[in-house]
Amino acid sequence: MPAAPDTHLLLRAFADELARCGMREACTSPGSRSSPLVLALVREQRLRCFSHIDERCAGFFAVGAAKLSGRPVAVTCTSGTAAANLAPAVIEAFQARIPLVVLTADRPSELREVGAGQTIDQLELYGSAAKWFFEVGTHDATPARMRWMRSLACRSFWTALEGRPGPVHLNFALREPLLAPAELGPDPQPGRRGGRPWALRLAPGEDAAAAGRALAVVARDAHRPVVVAGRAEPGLVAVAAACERLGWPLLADPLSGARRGGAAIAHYDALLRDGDFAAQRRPDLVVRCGDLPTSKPLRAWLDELGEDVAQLSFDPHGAWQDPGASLEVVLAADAGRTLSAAAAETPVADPEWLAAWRAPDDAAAAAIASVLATGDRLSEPLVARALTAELASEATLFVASSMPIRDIESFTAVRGDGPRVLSNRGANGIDGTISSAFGAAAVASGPVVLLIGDVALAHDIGGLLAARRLGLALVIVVLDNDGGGIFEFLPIAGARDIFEEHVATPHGLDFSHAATLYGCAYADVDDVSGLRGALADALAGDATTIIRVASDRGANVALHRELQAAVAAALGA
Ligand SMILES: Cc1ncc(C[n+]2csc(CCOP(=O)(O)OP(=O)(O)O)c2C)c(N)n1
Ligand SMILES: [Mg+2]
Repeated sequence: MPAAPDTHLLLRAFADELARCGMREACTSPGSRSSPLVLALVREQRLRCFSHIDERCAGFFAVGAAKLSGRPVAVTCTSGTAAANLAPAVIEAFQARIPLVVLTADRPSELREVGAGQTIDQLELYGSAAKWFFEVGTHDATPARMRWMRSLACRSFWTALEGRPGPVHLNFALREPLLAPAELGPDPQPGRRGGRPWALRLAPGEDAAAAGRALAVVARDAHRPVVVAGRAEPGLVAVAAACERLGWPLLADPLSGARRGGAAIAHYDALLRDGDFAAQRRPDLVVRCGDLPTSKPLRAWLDELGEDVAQLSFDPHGAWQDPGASLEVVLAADAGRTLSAAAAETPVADPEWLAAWRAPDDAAAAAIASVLATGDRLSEPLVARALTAELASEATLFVASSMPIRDIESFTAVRGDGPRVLSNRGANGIDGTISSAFGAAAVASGPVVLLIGDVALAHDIGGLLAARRLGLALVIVVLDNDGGGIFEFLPIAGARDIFEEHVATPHGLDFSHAATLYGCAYADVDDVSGLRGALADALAGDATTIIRVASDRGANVALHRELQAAVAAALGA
């Protein structure tokens, strides 16, 4: 449980960031639960704090101040009906498009719905009148949480201000004791140098030149820039071309559509698992486009670079994909257009820097190919690699969550004319995959191939009905390891008493019967030539086809380890 000083350290950082972003006014009202919020705001020298007895007055006062200045104003109150008294001002601010940052104090979860005093349901209290609601929770003041809190303050400020301005609502669970110690002590994570906000959001909108200038400010002194490209629809093909011109290594998830061209680095997942490689390739600028890729080593590497490495993200939709709270600049602009504009003016990076990625990536590709080439038998990584290598550029490869999407990320080679790769990665569910792939097939101009695991196939088996009822054709390649193979990689695999029945969930289904039931063609294949033949037949016909590749979960883990060892050996060589 966080001690009281932790809450105050976190709130001090929160107020510090509001001021760094440009906030100058705040309104308070009296109460006990909200006293940590009041303390933090009042002790922040750059904020003028206006005290009000009635929360309704505080809220409307804030509306007036923000209306005139155009700057977000904070307003805080204690828990219970106090928060409800802010509702009229929040509604007015929403309707009139006035930026407010509403900070309500609340009881922590153990004191909710148990008869504790002055406690009501404050979650989404203002309904659709709040542009954004966030339940803050209680936290220890670790450096990571301090960064997160700083980033959260910036996000609330920029969200209130951006696009259609309006009120944002943050609900703070605060535990007793609520009084701050006389001396709070040093900050576990001070703010950025020069008084800059932790995260600065710039919204040049459609103005690629303005976005390019913002990028140039960050990129000016960069000698070792990298670009990270993740899922984006439509794809980030233009980013690949710009990186090639700039000589900037491009760590591109196939879902970005940018794993192409001379700058694309395909095997970053395997490369960054190698501690020496990761340390030696420390960049001095990271440019992020699209969603964050799935790769855990890549995410960890980005999180651990520290604040000396500027990280900029193109985020036109306000998605704030930043679990490590490491972004320093968030650009509401199109990545492809901005980088293309910047590529025309920015000097090319030292070719040694791209070579320091290119050569190991090629070595990793060769090491993986040599492991997978032993024997003709199919494996899960080999199927992923074969599909992305062989499908034509007009094809769409829809990829299910779990190991299929990870294997596509890990083992797809760089290819200039690869298929479009799609996946439901908004919530990473294994549900509805067949239906979404049929949806893509309904509007695609070329063939659609779905790569899916057996559990995901069983989950959406009813989706197969679209083949018959809607007359649609899909080629389904199912990797059948009779259960959730992904869980074999996790510590839970050691809990043998529950693992098989409750986690791996083998089902023993024979999918040929599903093919019969739903009127699909069916093929069982176990080698590369069999897969090629079945794919060619399926693509030539107009029926939905299920192509099953049997796999073994244990052997799959062993193969992934062998592949990683081969890459590590290639790097050491
Ligand atoms: C709707 C939903 N339920 C549960 C999960 C948790 N989950 C993640 S992966 C997975 C197993 C998927 O198994 P399978 O499709 O056979 O792929 P494999 O792990 O074998 O590659 C489950 C149940 C999820 N992501 N989505
Ligand atoms: Mg499976």
